[in-house]
Amino acid sequence: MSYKRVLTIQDISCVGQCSLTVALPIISVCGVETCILPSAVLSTHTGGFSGFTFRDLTDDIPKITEHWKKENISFDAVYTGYLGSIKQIDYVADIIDDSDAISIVDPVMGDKGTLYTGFDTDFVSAMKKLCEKADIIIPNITEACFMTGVAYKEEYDSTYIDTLLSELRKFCNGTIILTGVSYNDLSTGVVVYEKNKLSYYEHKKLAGSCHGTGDIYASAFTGALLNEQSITTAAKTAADFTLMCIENTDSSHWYGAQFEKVLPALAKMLK
Ligand code: PXL
Repeated sequence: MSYKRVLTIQDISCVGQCSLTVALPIISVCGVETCILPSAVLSTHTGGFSGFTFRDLTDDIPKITEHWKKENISFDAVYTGYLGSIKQIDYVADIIDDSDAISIVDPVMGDKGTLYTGFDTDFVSAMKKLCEKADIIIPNITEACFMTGVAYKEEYDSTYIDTLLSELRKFCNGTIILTGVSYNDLSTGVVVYEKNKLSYYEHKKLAGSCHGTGDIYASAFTGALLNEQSITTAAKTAADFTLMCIENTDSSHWYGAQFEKVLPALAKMLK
């Protein structure tokens, strides 16, 4: 495999095992150079901590990218996660437009039917426009519902998922990887819609859930894809790895998944 370079754009949550503190180690262990563009710096993530700090880095983005242009720095892939403002989404859209890199957008905005603290419907509309540009999008069901206007459901059948996918396809021309698709209590999985072909990778569902597993999934997917796995294989690798992370997280560790314990296993999965 040739040496690849990814740019990942998401926040630094200093404590919380999500976003860049997850993407950097996971993509790096896949043997891929991981360059970062921090969208914001928070003392912790916003899911369950109170009183967190938030420094928006939107205004730094054009200065950083101008410098990279002068240095002729380019990337094989641009992978975006949690973004801090609508203006920032516009800058990220410019980065994708100006680059030949494959673009992977995880429209991080919410989970379990609600938006994360700080996001509103204007932000959802802006994120939807970013998804229009992406080669690959990785929404969960909540994010897909907010972007399409389809009502969120906890329990559903494959007709509901088909509707969600066809609504997403109205504005997203690339590949869609819908995460957290579960038709019963024992299993969950990911639906991959690629070039008019639909596949579903189902695996066991664990009783507990962990914060930040969406970021783990998208990071592992990006690392596997840049290891020349096909989209469907990378989608499976990422699902298996995410499951392993949750399995290895102590129940008392409430704010994130203890992915560090299984990083070597991800490297092995790619060999
Ligand atoms: O894991 C998604 C995420 C990323 N970044 C921040 C968050 C969240 C989810 O709550 O708060 C800052």
